[in-house]
Amino acid sequence: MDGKLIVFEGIEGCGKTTQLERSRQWLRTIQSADVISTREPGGTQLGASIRQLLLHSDDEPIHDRTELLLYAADRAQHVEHFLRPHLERGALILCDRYTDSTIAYQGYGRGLNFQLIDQLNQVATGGLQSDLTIWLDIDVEIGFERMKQRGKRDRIEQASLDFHRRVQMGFTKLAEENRDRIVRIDGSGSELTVAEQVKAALSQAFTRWGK
Ligand code: T5A
Repeated sequence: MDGKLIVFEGIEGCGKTTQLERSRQWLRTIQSADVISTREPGGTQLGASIRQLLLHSDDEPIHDRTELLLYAADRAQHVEHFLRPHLERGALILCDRYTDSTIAYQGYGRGLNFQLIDQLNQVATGGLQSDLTIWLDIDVEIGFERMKQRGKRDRIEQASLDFHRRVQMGFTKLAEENRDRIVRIDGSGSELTVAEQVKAALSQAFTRWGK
């Protein structure tokens, strides 16, 4: 495929949505190729309904396996109806969360079986991996403080500090195990400082890809 898939990952409040938007604006000024952004869950019309169920439904408790399957369903739809078609026509896609979030949240966070998660990720993506994943690494306490300042929290943001610590450990392990794909960036600095580091990581990747 001609396009590239660049994913932003991290715990709640790490600043990935902010940095993704800054990167999109920067890339549009330097790249003539088209740059588009998307997110999981919720990158398609069906996905938007799944996102609503996952994050804002409090009608009844969602079982951990149900949660896992809903994220997988959102991803399957996103890959087939959004990511693949745009990659095939050569787009540069910036995606807010992807498969590593499932390993970190449902695997390390909820304690679901890693083999099962890998199988579901495989089914949902058909093998489509990110070309580059930017992991914004911050302390759980800093992320929590940022989310508190922002106000109302969704279902997963309301989970315990221990849960989010396990998720953070998950991202740390994933980065250690996938050094060729995941770039760690210290997300605790100012928006501008972090943006400079993200730009440097993106520039290095473009050089590698000959873009
Ligand atoms: N999930 C997702 C799973 O459990 N499994 C999965 O497979 C997938 C795909 C998705 C939720 O679903 C879970 C993970 C999530 O809980 P989301 O929309 O990605 O939801 O949710 P969040 O991670 O909560 O994303 P947010 O957009 O809410 O937070 P971000 O992206 O981490 O942070 P951002 O950029 O919105 O910033 C948060 C606040 O901090 C400020 C911002 O202004 C904002 O107020 N901020 C900074 N403040 C100081 N210094 C900086 N450098 C700052 N950068 C941002």
